[in-house]
Amino acid sequence: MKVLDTKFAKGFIKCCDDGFRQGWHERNGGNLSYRLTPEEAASIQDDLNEDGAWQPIGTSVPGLAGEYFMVTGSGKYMRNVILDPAANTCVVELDDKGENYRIRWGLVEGGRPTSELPSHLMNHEVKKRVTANRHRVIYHAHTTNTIALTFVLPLKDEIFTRELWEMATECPVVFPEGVGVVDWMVPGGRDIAVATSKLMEQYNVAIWAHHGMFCSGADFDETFGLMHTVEKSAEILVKVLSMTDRKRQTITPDEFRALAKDFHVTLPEKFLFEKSEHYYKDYSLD
Ligand code: 2HA
Ligand code: ZN
Repeated sequence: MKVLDTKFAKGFIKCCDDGFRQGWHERNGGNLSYRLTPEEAASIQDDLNEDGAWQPIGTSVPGLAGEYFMVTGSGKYMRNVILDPAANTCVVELDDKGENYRIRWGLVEGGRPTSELPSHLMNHEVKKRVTANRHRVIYHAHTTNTIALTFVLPLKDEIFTRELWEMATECPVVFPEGVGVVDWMVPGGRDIAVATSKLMEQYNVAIWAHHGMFCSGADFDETFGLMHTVEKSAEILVKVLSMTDRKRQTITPDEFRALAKDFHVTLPEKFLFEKSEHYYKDYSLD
């Protein structure tokens, strides 16, 4: 089977295009990866080549040894994925130690997998383990409103989660485990990959201060939908903060508890703190 005839490649291309249309992928911003099932990897063997040399990943992901991934290319534009997927994306295979990769398909005009390959693979390794093999998509985008909030809110998981939950009733149902926040770090390397994958043990969303967001999910719809929901909520919060520094009314901790009961989700109590009268001045949690 041809890579481009598969359901996963079609979903991958649609996700890149949907993200571009949202305005999240200026220039070469953002990247996407998908972990193939063994059946999907077997089905495309006739379309793969053996030309690519093994290259170091830059980190070690033994939990993903031998697996195949479809990923966007470094420096390639999300806008161009739908126009020429074979030039802008690739399928890579990992070696039996999870330390090297080689390109088996795509990037026909040259290039390398995304500069964020270490973050993508370390996130996949964590998510494969903690979701019992369910999650397969890791998506990074430069989501405008979420980035704007990282200049205004303290970079704390509790505060980002609570503020985003309050902005739309669906939020605690869509991301009941909350969101994690990574302080500003140099992108592309192992350190930011380690910090992000630590958060992925607990959350499906990691916000990178002054940069963007990483989301994890079982398929493209779930992962894109999660990114879209968080960013929509961030947009509402930006509008609210632009109008006032104090909300007249909002969803209260007890109302979140009632929602959790009816919608059968568990909301960690650490996000349902009582806000002191100083909260909106300095966002202190006491
Ligand atoms: O692909 O988004 O974080 C460019 C980036 C790096
Ligand atoms: Zn980025």
